[in-house]
Amino acid sequence: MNNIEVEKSEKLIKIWIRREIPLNPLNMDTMEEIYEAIRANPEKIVIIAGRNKAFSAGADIKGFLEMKPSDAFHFSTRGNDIMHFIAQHPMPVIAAIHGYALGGGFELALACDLRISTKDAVLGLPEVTLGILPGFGGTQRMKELLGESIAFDFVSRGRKIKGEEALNLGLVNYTSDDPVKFAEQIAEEYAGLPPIALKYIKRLIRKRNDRLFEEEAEYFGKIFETSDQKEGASAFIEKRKAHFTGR
Ligand code: CO8
Repeated sequence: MNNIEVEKSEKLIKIWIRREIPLNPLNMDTMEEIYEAIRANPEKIVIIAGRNKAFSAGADIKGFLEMKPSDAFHFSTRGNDIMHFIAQHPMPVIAAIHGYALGGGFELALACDLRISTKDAVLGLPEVTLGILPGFGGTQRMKELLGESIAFDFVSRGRKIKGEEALNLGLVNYTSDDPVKFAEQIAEEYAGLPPIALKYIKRLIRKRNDRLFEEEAEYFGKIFETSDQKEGASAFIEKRKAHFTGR
């Protein structure tokens, strides 16, 4: 486990995203490590948090310039599978967010059952400003959480919002100065509840129709055929405004 740290107790595992790169961007190895940590602990409540300055600022944009459309499709498909796996983990999964939860980082939080963030955390799906789209189920989960109209406004403009606004929208469940501590308190409450009833409740509330998630991965592959995608990643790396041409 090079990209995460795992702390275990009797009923809980805490997964800390801890990349060497600032703001904990997600690459496939990190995603696979998160998957493996949860897979190995099917009976445990899970908390996911980020070390240092952020939960996660999203997929590693610096890897995007070399990414072929087929790689993007596979990254998105596998990422989506991992997000579903998290959403379907039998016991509750809680995201404890500080700093930034953007793009794939926010999609990871959206796949969790509960989100707790600091008031000043910055959350959002800014993919469109990079010439791409959310690729880990963000379009679908935002639609489910917010309804079409608010989700469209949010995702189509790549809006970034603070934890406080996210709480008002229902995107996070609670704000706290110490999201990990708050998450631990909720985990302790779950630990005292009947696990069988909890598992059924989770399954009934979280079950879904998956076809549009597959379509999201298809579009995510196709978008990497465009010049706008290359322009979006180049502009981010060169720290300049992107100029999109629609090609
Ligand atoms: N990837 C790689 N490096 C990043 C990322 C990222 N997502 N975010 C920040 N960094 C790096 C910066 O490049 C910078 O590195 P360096 O110091 O070497 O220049 C360092 O972190 C600090 O960043 P900033 O200097 O930009 O710090 P600021 O405080 O000015 O800004 C922000 C912080 C607002 C978080 C800003 O860094 C930012 O906008 N980051 C990008 C956020 C973003 O757009 N995320 C979405 C990425 S796309 C995505 O997640 C798609 C998900 C689906 C994937 C599907 C499969 C491919």
